[in-house]
Amino acid sequence: MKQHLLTALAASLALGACSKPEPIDRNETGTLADGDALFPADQSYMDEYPIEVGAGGTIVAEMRSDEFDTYLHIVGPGNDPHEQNDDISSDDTNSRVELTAPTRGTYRVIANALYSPSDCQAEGSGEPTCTFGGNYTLSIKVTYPEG
Ligand SMILES: [Ca+2]
Repeated sequence: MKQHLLTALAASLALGACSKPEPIDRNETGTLADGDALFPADQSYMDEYPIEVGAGGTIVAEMRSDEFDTYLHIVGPGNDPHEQNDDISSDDTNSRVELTAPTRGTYRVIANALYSPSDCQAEGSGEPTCTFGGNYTLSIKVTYPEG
């Protein structure tokens, strides 16, 4: 009896490993502001959006803001792979990243700012010298090859 249960469990685990997650099409709005988590490398504000992605799934994320210079990351399980983008083009400071997932797992889309509060610290008591947060929109799409 115990053996049968283990066999059934193994079969359901194998099935789970083969089935791929559903495509994703999300549109988020958010704000980078005081109290947010800080990106470890430069202490800039960040918001994380975890998504479940199957092997071969293509993630396309785009972050836009009229209020600050955006920076966008897609990070895989165990921080590998890691794709990032500052500016879509030389005259567009919004961000776009595309990544095809090599393995199934939880990927994190990280909405981030180019500048940290300390980057923008004025000398003395003046206004900040750059903008390190504000409102943004984020689209996240995951698609799979046909078949
Ligand atoms: Ca940028």
